[in-house]
Amino acid sequence: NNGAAKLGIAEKIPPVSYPLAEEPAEIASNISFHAKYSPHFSPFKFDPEEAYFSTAESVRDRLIEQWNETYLHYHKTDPKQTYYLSMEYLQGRALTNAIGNLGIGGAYADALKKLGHDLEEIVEQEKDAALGNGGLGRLASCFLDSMATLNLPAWGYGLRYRYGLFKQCITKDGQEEVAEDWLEKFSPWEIVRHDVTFPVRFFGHVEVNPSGSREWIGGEVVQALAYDVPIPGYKTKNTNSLRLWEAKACAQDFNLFLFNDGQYEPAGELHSRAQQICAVLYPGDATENGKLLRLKQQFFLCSASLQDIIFRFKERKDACGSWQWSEFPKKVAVQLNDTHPTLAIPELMRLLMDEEGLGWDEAWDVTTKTIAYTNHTVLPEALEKWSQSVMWKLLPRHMEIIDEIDKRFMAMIHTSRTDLESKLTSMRILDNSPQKPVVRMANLCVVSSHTVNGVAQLHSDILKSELFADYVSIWPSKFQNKTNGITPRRWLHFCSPELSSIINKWLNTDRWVTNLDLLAGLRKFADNEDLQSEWASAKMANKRRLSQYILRVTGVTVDPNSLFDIQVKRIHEYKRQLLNILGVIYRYKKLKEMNPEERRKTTTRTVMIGGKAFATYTNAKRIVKLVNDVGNVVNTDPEVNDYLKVVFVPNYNVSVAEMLIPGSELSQHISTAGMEASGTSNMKFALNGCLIIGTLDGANVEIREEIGEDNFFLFGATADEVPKIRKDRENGLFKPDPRFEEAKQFVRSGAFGSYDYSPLLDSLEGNSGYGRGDYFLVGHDFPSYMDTQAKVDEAYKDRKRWLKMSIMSTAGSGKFSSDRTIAQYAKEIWNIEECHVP
Ligand code: GL9
Repeated sequence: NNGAAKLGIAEKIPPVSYPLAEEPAEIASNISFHAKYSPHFSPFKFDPEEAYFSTAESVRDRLIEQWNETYLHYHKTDPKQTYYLSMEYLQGRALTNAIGNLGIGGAYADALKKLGHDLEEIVEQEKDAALGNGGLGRLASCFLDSMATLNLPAWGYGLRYRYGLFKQCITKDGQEEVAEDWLEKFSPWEIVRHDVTFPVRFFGHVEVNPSGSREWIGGEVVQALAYDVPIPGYKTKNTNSLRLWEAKACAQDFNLFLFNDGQYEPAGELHSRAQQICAVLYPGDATENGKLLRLKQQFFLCSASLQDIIFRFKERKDACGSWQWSEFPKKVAVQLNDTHPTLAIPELMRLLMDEEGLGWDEAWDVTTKTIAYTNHTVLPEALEKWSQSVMWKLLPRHMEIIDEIDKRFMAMIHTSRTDLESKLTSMRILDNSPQKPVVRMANLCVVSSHTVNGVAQLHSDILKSELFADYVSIWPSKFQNKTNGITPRRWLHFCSPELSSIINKWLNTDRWVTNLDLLAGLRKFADNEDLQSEWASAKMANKRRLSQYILRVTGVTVDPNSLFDIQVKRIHEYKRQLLNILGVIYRYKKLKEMNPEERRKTTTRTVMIGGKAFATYTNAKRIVKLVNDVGNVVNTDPEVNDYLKVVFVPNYNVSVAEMLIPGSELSQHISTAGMEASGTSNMKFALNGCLIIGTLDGANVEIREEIGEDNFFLFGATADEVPKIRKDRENGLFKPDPRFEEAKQFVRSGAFGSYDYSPLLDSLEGNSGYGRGDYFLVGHDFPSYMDTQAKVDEAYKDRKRWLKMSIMSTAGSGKFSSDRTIAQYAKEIWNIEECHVP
């Protein structure tokens, strides 16, 4: 069964008349219609929750209209199309984005008012779709938004996880993970396509047919069922798809005989095994079972997506006569979002050879011209390596193909690049070391893709000079940079309407929303007192909104007149939340030692830290606990709490970010140089006029270039200094700053409670060793961090200077639109063009 949609289905539905309402009164009646005729709750109820679902369904009607038109237009025009393969999408909420992109926000607000509701309250009812872990998943979602806005024929493919990212609860013990049920009451934004299913096989064996062709048979087969999420572009008809696969077993997989025999669990075994595949985002992979499940997920995404892509290619080609497989790369571009979908490479080879009958060379040519790979990290622990024995068991045919790719790569080196023979052991795809033979997914991607890119200039340079240096000499033009970006719709226009309308007024246009470089026009007004005072009042409105939120979720009262200093991101030692909180601890200690007169002269700060720690990452969890403990002490210390507040913002996610970022004044992007591939929240903060204190890492480098070094608080070692600093330390040459020693000692003294923080603090001590030796250079960078924080305090006292810097940050953020990033992918990697729906 691969019965996907037959060509021209849209045209087989007789025309229906369903006028889409424009006037608030009509919209209100449309919302009421859904409340009554698309019921999800008991009749006659119309609380905010019911109002949300009815409003979403009413908006969805409009999206479906444009969506169908887009599908048909792409079908008829048959342009080259991009398929973005990603294990993660962090979509967040969809309602504000949809009505904003459709340009009907005002009408919907008025309509809801007529129905006794407030749009702002209604949008809060929506649960975040959190099918991602962090920056990588959010990037995929920003990219989808830009692809639609740029009218590019481009679809996303992903998995429909039943449980996305966990909800973070803070207890007296620190972080606790709770399953978050985003589908509990169904999602109005997904449409199941009952006609789009593909079989996906696991396990089994390879059989050689009399003709010599190879066939993968046996094992277990599950069905991939498509759920489509509409992705509207901003003020355009083009509405693309995010196709999420769900795994299902068939009715015949249910063993009625066993069930009637009372053996209920064995009867439904295949069903429950199928259900496991999409049950959770990133199942823990500490166990062998967990690893196998994660690999199954990856293959499931790749196989279903490629079968669908090939089906669509053939469907469109068949409609216009004879065709050849060599045309495939002229119609299809596949982008791998990190190595997670690497199995798309052997799966495309298998489908072309075993199902379509191509020879190796032809299949290889098609595959390598189709696939491109984005690397998102240089951290060794994040570079995927799969056990060869697990791979042989789960995917025997794919392992044959990978083995052959590896052999051919070696043969190429032996014949034409003998100078690289000494490097071959590390360059090979297969790592055959006897203790643990593995497949190196990044190597497979580099060898098999036509283009490999990093996500910020510094990161791409590091890829070329370190991680992939040996390949660069073989394929110098394969490696590119595509500096990340963020969508200006969600991350300024919709999340800060106040600032947005001030920008409209001063630029005398709202075209910056789709042409972010126009923000540079604000530079010439950066000193203007009128702009500055409007700017300050918009910021203040956002800070007040944020203060109310903080009070609601933490019970802590914060002063909107204080400097709002925020660090939000996944908790990781390389991101150095520990540097931040040790700085806060030192600040607190000094405040306590001051007399009231001296305290009054300091800059009052509210330090907010938020982010989730991976469930099994013990040191990250200790950091969460420490921030909470410090907050509990500082915020209840009457001597100090007028001058410093410390808040751990619980359950950081996309919609919390939409609240925090517009209300922030200083944000911290303080990773050890060379370790953060790009960062994307740095771009969001800068765009919202928030100043950055940061290291020369990832996209910080380019942000600083764009907004000007006077407007960026820089500190810390640079990436090329890091190796020597580590070496020196190993040689016992590190002399800690007394402030650093004092801060650590204060924690050890028990000032923040009795919890044993020594494992965390010990990681900062010693010269080397596992979990010791301060690998992330917190101690090295501490003094320059503290000195720079002192400069921040001074700058904040000069209101005019601060506002100017804030305006300059926004004005310099044009480059970081994901529209720019995606336009570059389209032109320089995918070779696709816009396909505007008239
Ligand atoms: C990441 C990098 O660490 C970030 O620096 C980068 O901005 C994003 C997007 O390119 O990708 N790579 C990665 O594995 N994550 C990133 O954020 N991690 C998560 O998404 C959890």
